[in-house]
Amino acid sequence: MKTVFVLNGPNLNLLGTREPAVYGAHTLADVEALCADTCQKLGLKLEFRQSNHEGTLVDWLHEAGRLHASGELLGVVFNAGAYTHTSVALHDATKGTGITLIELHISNVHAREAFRHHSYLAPAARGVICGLGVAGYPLAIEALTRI
Ligand code: CA2
Repeated sequence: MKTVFVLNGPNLNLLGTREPAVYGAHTLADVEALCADTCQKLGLKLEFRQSNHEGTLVDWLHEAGRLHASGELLGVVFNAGAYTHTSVALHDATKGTGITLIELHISNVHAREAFRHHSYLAPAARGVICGLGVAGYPLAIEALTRI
């Protein structure tokens, strides 16, 4: 059974508590349940995590990279939050590990402020899903099984 990492970056622990017009009413626990259900149906093992710390996210990408090297990883779904728009370190970690990574955003970042239009992660990602709300998470997991 292959493993899927679903990683969430800064402030995503606040999901469902504020800004429902942008991010919807679902909590991160709801998103985890959605991912768990999808992985169970697809016969995948889920590692679902959230951190507000860039270095921790880098460490988790390295961990995913080790599983990739041993053939145990299907891929990574990564909502890097605001680090998407700032982090060369997350770009380098993704490139350096050779993992298959889907960049995910709940909101349509291209319909928002200009500073959200650039992603350091996207050039290292296999694909990008944004603007579909939390429904993007199960879609991204399913996409990993198809590519
Ligand atoms: O749309 C997304 O998923 C984002 O990755 C969310 C990030 C944002 O910086 C990106 O540009 C787009 C922010 C996550 C913060 O989430 C909150 C949720 C509820 C209340 C406050 C923040």
